[in-house]
Amino acid sequence: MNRPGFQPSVVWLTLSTVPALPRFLRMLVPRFFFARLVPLIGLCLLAGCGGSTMSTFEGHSDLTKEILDIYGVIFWIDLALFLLVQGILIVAVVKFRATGKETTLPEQVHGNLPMEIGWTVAPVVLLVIITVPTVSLIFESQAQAKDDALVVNAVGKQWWFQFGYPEYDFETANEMHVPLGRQVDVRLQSDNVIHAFWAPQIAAKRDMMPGRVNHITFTADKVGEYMGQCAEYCADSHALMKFRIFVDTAEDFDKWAKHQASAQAEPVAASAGFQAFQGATCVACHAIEGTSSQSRIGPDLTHVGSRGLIASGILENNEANLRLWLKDPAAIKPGSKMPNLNLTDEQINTIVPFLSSLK
Ligand code: HEC
Ligand SMILES: [Cu+2]
Repeated sequence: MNRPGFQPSVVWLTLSTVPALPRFLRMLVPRFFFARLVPLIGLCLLAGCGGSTMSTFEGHSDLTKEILDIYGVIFWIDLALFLLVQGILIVAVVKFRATGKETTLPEQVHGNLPMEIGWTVAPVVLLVIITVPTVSLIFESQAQAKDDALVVNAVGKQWWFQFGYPEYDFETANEMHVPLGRQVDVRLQSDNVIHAFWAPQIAAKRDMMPGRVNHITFTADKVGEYMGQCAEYCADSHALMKFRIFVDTAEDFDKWAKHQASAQAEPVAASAGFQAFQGATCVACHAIEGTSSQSRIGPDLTHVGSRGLIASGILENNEANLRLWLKDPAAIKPGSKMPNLNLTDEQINTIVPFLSSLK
């Protein structure tokens, strides 16, 4: 009866290990579980705590603080409920457990109207307590901004963020500055797929939809640098689509904005660097105010040298990284919409210092 591939000896061999199995598992489980798995899970959990400006447990604007307040209310309600339910369960288990001496079934109860009404009404009341402040904060976060609010047009691109400041008439990329204590009205848009603007400590999170302007309004209350990240999957380099919000004092902000709004001086347009930039077709996608380069497919490069990071917050802005970026953008950002232009070393050597000089 032996079919090919079917060997009784294999079955025997397998079965013979069964008695040893519990011992084997006892050996394996504690070692793997306590030596590897528990610390690993612990590390993963801890990785979500503190330190980073992506932590949602710290708010530095009116909006994010109010979200935390609601979170607090929900947390304490949930904790009280958890303790109540677990408490009743433990009491029931201890008090009504079988002793082994019973001869009949305990009294069987079917239905209890007051209890059924109770556990239907109580959750409804709790949900109302949670829903009312949540929904009102959602509306508040996109309410009509004050007249003196700073408007920022934030556009989600693949895979970077464009920030326009109509009040000062300029555009920049990936680094959004806002003044301390003044309301900001971020107008969220997209001209491609859906992205989400997420800076947990300052601006919370909202989608950037094609064909629609979403608002998020907040007033930041602590000077600092805060991380942000696209939070809606938008293809290849979604995970590399980061940005930063800088909260500046009113004077620092004004200084920054006026500088960003200034064009580059005339000698820039005549420089060898700009000639090489033009010759390498960079002008087809980038703008440098003060020169003939006026396209806005890629980030505005007028003051690219003043940014701390490039490629939407994933590379420090220095000559070595600019070199890497120009050599092959897609090697750094998969799917990058900036093509590999097969630049010669000579072109790169001329263009890189030129870009760094655009402070
Ligand atoms: C076909 C359009 C296109 C061309 C041509 C192009 N770029 Fe880009 N460039 C982009 C896009 C799109 C990005 C944004 C990429 C990203 O972050 O995902 C970009 C990003 C950059 C950045 C990073 C800016 C920042 O602040 O993050 C630099 C610097 C840059 N390009 C320089 C150049 C230079 C120099 C050339 C010419 C050699 C060039 N680009 C040609 C589209 C283009
Ligand atoms: Cu995304």
